Amino acid sequence: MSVSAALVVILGVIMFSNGMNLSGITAPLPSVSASGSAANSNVAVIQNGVQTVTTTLSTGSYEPIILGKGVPVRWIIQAEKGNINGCNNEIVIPEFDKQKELEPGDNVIEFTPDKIGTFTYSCWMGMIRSTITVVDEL
Ligand SMILES: [Cu+2]
Repeated sequence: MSVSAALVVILGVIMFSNGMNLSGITAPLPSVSASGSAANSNVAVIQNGVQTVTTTLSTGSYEPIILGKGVPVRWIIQAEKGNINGCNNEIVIPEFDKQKELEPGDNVIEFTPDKIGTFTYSCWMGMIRSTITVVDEL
């Protein structure tokens, strides 16, 4: 009972916040500062109930991303054919039970982060590592 009540409150806050954003007013809500935590991190943008983040595949590294909890993610990894190799060609995200083979073009990974924290994702062999940080609210 208390869990569902908390969920309703969280959803309410998210919707309220989205509505405020759409109307151009900055929501005066306290939140974990996502933008200031890492200059080279990619912070998801919430629109119509979906948070989208776009990263670019490099030959030897993955980009860290920052997401908000409880909002469906649409993570687009843009991969150029020449940047895909036998090491980085498959991404594994154990925490959210996701695995994605990368192909040239836009690769879309979808899941909903249900917990706050910093989680490691890696290539299929565990060599290239980066992080997914999930904050309470973006
Ligand atoms: Cu690898």
